[in-house]
Amino acid sequence: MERTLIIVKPDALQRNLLGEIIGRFERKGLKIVAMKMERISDMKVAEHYAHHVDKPFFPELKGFMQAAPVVLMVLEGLEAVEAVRLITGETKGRTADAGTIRGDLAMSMQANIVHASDSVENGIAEVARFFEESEVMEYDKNDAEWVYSKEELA
Ligand code: 3AN
Repeated sequence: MERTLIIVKPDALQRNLLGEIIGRFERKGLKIVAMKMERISDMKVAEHYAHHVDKPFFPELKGFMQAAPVVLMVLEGLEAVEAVRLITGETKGRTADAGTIRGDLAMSMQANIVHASDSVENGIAEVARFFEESEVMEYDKNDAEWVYSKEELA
């Protein structure tokens, strides 16, 4: 099964949306295999946003990501990266599709509630950046046979 990294950003924590967000992922059928709260270090912000580090908006983005703790989660599921991106919606909250987390809960490009890995490769790299292997739980979740078909689980 595929894994994807979620960062519930400082705006979501400040706006009391943590339960709402976790609930949406749970209701979709995704399996939470790791979760913790952290203040993101300078090094991890720069690594995570390496594709933006030279952009003029990076200092503000960095300040925003470090303004409060974040909640880090690893979600597991069949094609979990794509499934989560669809639930998350496009980057800019005010134009994201209704029904998505950003479309329903955000107005901003920066304060857009969650980060979700955008490819399988990045999912693997991002999980490894924020979690030790021992922090990622392996366990049987007994709703799997109702979330997936037998063929999908094989
Ligand atoms: P996503 O989080 O949907 O993968 P990214 O990685 O392109 O989107 O953007 C991450 C963050 O970088 C955004 N939430 C925003 O804070 C900032 N950002 C990206 N593009 C811009 C931009 N054109 N202007 C200002 N901020 C931006």
